[in-house]
Amino acid sequence: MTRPIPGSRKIHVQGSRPDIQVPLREICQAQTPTLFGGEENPPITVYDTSGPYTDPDYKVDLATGLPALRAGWIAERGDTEQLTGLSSAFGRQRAADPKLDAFRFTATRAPHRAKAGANVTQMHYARQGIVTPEMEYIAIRENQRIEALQGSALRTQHPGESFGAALPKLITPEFVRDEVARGRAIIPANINHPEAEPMIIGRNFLTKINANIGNSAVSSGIAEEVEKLVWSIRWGGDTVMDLSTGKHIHETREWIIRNSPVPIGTVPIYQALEKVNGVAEDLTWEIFRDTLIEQAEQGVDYFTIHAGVLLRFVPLTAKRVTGIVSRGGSIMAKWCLAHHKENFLYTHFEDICEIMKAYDVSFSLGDGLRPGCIADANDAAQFGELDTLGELTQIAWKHDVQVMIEGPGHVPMQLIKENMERQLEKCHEAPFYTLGPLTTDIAPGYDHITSAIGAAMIGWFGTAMLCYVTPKEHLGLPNKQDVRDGIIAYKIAAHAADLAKGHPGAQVRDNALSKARFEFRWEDQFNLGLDPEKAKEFHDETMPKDAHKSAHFCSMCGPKFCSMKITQDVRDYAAEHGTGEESALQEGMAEKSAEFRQQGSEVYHKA
Ligand code: IRN
Ligand code: FE2
Repeated sequence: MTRPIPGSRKIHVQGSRPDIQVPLREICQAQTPTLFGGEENPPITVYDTSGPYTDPDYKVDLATGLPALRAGWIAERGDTEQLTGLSSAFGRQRAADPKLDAFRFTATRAPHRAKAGANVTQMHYARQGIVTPEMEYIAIRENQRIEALQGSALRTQHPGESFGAALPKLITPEFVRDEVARGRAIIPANINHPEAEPMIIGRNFLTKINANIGNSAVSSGIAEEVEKLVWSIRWGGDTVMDLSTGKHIHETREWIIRNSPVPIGTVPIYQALEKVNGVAEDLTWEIFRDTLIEQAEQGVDYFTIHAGVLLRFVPLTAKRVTGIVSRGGSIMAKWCLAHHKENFLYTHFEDICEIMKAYDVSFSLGDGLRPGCIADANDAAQFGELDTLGELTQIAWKHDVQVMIEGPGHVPMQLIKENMERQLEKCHEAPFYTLGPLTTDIAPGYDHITSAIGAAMIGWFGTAMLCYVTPKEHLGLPNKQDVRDGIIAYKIAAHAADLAKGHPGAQVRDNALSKARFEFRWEDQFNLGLDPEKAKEFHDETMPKDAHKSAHFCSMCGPKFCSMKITQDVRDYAAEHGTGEESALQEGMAEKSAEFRQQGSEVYHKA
């Protein structure tokens, strides 16, 4: 569970005070071979979501949980108080059911909430002009120490196209504050999740990805759920949603939160539904409210709330090919129809805001009516709901509660841009958080790919966080390998979007990897990649020896036909013959062609 990532080490950059220690990952590089000039290559620093688990000196103790790095910052603001005994939701549950103690987390933290009348959201502080330690931490984290590469050729980058976003050259704590204040970014950071390493979701920051875990009613065991979390963040999950249902839901979540360095999201209506034995009609506002408080006290950082599924929108889904595909959306639609009443999440929205601001839980306003197939994309039900989410955003902002907006789903490429433009306009630039979208329905077994295509596009247009889809989507519960494949697919989409937007420094890693590739620094090529272990495994399949890790070719083209090798030959030829690279290319190619014809025309060589 705690292997370091190959070829790199965890570093901490200190902020303006000693308790701001921002984790980053430094990938070391070898020297350029003398043949190519022999220069030193600087270490490349990258964003690191993996928490202490990749630190070889860290002793994992799941029963104790992670250190509470934000506890001091929360306490010094002086606006929260501890809940004891029956004043907390869990305290009341334990009093009612002593059996619960058996599952009690050894180090369960006493829950806190805002003092009467206080508002403890990052948005509230931002709007008063306060730069919190969380904001400073985020600024350092987002910059990934690219300042250290000032003047280096690795910093050269194509200009991006970022569709109205105002990307700064370097992120400052004040910029973080201003984006949060105007609602264009959120910092999901419940005061009861002090273990979390602060991060930000907004279109002027690095594109983030979310991984879902715990999808099943057949509980796979609490330690296994924590292991899934640790696995997800190892590959780069920026947030994790715990979608557990079934038994021990509270305890599972407690273990996950206490051991999570990334924000945790949930869909509270799932647990509320468990409490009424799965009968949607039996749900009440009171049951839902108590569930919200219970989860807020545990430290859930954001809640998916399907408050835009209005009674009048439900009939609009009747003629769809796949109706309502959102779990939460279908629960609320059923409730609305059964009672012929307006969605209680909508009618009680201001009450929900009161809870959110007492713990700093962010809204992820659910897309309960998202299209579930290409044929249903961008229809009246979907956009009716989106417009409603825009109205709710303004209500939440009135309370200084942070909001992001969930989006589709299944959308063909030519209809993706309209989604982003409409979201920006109707939801007043609150961050967009989309599920893919899948750009075609015809590839069950490969939906991490169908959806990463859409995710890359919508990320480029301005979506702030991409919810991953695994290869098992529509087919079954993902296993470990599926989770890894899904996350890597989404890291690719997110990074491709950052490059296209021209996010400052985004291209540094591409430049470094390409240089390593050109110079046949194989280990560096693996280590600079998103999945060093897989890259090495693939290379080892045909060229396992250590000596192969400095060979000037790979088994794809063999020693004679490596284009990189040929380019280097062209350059050497040019230098030797005193010709320009262009004419050397012509001459060199003629020579190569003669050589090629002599050897027969086998293009693929088994090396
Ligand atoms: C993200 C964007 N749209 C939906 N999602 C995610 O889908 C949401 O955050 C949650 O993790 C998952 C399931 O949501 P439904 O099916 O209950 O809407
Ligand atoms: Fe789907």
